Amino acid sequence: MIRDQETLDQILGTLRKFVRERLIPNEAVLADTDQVPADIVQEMKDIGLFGLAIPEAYGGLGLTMEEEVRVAMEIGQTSPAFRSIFGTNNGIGAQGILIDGTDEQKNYYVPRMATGEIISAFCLTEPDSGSDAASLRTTAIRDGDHYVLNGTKRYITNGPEADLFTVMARTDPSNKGAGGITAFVVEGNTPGLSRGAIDKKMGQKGSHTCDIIFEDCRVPAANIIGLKEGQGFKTAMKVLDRGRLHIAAVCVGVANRLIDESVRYAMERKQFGVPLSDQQLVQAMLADSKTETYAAECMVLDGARRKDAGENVSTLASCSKLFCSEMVGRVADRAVQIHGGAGYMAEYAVERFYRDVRLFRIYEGTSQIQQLVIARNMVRDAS
Ligand code: COS
Repeated sequence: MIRDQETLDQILGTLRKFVRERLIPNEAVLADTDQVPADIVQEMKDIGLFGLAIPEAYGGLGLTMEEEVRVAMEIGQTSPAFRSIFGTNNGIGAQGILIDGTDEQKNYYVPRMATGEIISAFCLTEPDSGSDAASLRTTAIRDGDHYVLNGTKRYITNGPEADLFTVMARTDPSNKGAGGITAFVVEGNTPGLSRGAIDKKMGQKGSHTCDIIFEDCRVPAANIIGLKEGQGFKTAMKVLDRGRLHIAAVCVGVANRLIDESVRYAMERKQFGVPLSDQQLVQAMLADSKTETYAAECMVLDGARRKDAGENVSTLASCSKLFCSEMVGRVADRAVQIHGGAGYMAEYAVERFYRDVRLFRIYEGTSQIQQLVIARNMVRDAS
């Protein structure tokens, strides 16, 4: 749903300019320094990027899902690590509180996420619990009006920077499944919370992950999201449903950028006396990338519109994440192929994107988990 086309066009225009004039020229700096430059973070705050998906009542722009995916497609046209720094505040870092939190929790935390004053993160994955999220082992044992958390969370995006964590922990050790899990809001400076070393990753330089370690970390009972024990797994799944549509849209944006890079290179580079773009085997690769990207775009927009209309889009969000993340992998592969030897060289953007996009098929649920969710929902709906 688009509430006001004119306002949305203004937002998209501002973003397009920001991406073209500020982010793309800084992609190499981002990759080389492994850091989003501080002045760019400040500009992101100034144009409201930290609060895109946060309701206006809490100081954000309150974008609908359709508006948000359109924005994500613009942001996707540059290195994904730029999005990462404000992505968690709009997505997995804030949505648990927004979807299931109490008014008090929302009022206390969310406005500061909307401005970027605090950075948030989402702690689900553990050393022994990835795709099988319900098997997580971090415990939260009640002690008076507090819970004592013990355990380690792994590969936490924005973990090194985050001031606030949504943490899924087992409050009922006798229940080894999803029902024993509770979601907490944990402030980054709580005694007993520490951060591991920054992980060395294949790509997405500038976006940081690390372990978040809880050792007798005392968290007030008032910090249970929604004040209800045993609801944490469902909260996490609802957060991921939303996140999967967003990531799918980012994949569409990256694919469009890779197509631009490929077309430009194919028109400039001559072999056998003519530009690559005149050669039919290269044209086939360009055409396949365009076709798949267009299909992906239509899919994400449809899923987003249905979400705005109030439909349960768990299946469609997984379909979109699965298709779009696999699609951008193929588009990146063709982009490198079209560039030939140059595509393997770090000075060409496609080399970096080829590594960056690999993560999309893994995080917020692997392709195999999306397949599993889709098929399970199909069987459930049919029975
Ligand atoms: N929305 C609301 N509730 C949901 C839900 C959703 N999208 N998906 C599941 N639930 C509920 C189920 O209805 C069930 O509730 P009841 O016990 O009341 O019936 C409960 O949650 C448990 O669900 P289920 O039995 O399906 O859980 P499983 O352990 O079988 O696992 C998968 C489900 C595999 C889908 C889940 O573990 C998953 O998504 N794993 C991937 C995790 C992930 O994406 N990690 C990425 C890192 S975080 S960035």
